[in-house]
Amino acid sequence: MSYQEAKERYAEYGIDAQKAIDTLKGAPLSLHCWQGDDVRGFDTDPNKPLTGGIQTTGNYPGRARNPEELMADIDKVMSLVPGKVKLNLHASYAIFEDGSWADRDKLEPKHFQKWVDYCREKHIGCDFNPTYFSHEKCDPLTLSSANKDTRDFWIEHGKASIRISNYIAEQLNDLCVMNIWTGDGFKDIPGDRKGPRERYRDSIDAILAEPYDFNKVKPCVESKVFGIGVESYTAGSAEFALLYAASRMDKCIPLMDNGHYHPTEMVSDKISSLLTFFPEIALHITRPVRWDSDHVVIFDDETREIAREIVRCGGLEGKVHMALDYFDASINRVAAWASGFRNTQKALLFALLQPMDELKSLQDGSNFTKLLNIQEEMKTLPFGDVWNEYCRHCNVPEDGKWFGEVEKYEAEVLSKR
Ligand code: RNT
Ligand code: ZN
Repeated sequence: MSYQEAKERYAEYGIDAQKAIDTLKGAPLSLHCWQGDDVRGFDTDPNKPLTGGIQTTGNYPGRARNPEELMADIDKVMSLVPGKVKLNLHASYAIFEDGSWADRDKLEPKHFQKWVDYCREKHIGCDFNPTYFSHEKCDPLTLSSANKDTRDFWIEHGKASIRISNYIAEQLNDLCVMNIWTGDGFKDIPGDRKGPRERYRDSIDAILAEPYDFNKVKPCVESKVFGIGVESYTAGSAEFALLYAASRMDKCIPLMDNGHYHPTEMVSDKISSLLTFFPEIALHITRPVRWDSDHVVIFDDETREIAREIVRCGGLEGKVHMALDYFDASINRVAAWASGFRNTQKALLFALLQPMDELKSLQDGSNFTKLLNIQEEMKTLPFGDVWNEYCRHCNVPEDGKWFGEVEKYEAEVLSKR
């Protein structure tokens, strides 16, 4: 079926396919730099272990080993994905020129100048994350440590990150979402649960005391239920992060990562609850398989439901800051990146092609029979034709035509690393 015919089929349900395409192409989705090098970064020994309770598995060849390789890989990904890309950087990706290494508490905007230049050249925005893991100053706790020196070091890192985020936002004239996540927690039953949480609260307060323009820099607090080695307790639990953000609404927003809840809890159902109280929220979109495994995002039921809620709640008009967060080292990393981005875009386009007003009025009118059936019929409309039109519209390969590009890149570039 051609796009024209597909468009007519959607129009029968009162859906404007062209409008869906136009809306989606303006909504930023943050592309996580850490998929390219298995979350290793450039500021410490890349062969040291990844800490903080997260893990990449696999040793597929071709990992990016330096900023040039990472930028080249991101270029490749951007040539393969439709929509509005934003870059998502971690502090550990600082670029030190002429041996000017600085520890995390001493990072400065200049250490991210090359990234700013890169984003400016590509006409994209940039988000930022302080890095509270894979560093000798994790004792193993960071912002919630009982040791004041440890806490102070990491508070300084947070403040430095605010200054860097401010700089990025100003330089690129775009909003910078700055996400605070720590892997602070315990493997076994804690002897004190409240102490670390009070210290974590006070540390974030100290970080957010650093001046910034809340219209340009959006600090977030990301919660997590558990991690590897921190199975029994995390300081930044769901309640902690939510209540922190709720009690400091003029300074930060909550971030939900859909890998960070008990396996039957669905983030798709939480979005509307949060947006009933918060004007804005942030999301990390990932695919948890039985745990926070960070598999590549696919076009599955939960990703589609998350996308439907983003669309319904006005998320594409700035209320939901969307970022990807997964890392798979067992398959071609560029393909993993492009695939997860495309699949998230697909879910968003699919959501934009739903008769939302009608679904709502069917529910409000208690016509649950028709509500069920219309939602089922949406699944077999010619979505693929609209998707391919969207790809063509964004000048990127449609389905069936992008993967060959990755194979070529692997043969010509990745396999030679
Ligand atoms: C870890 C969190 C966190 C990280 C990134 C690298 O479980 O999801 O967001 O994945 O900051
Ligand atoms: Zn996350």
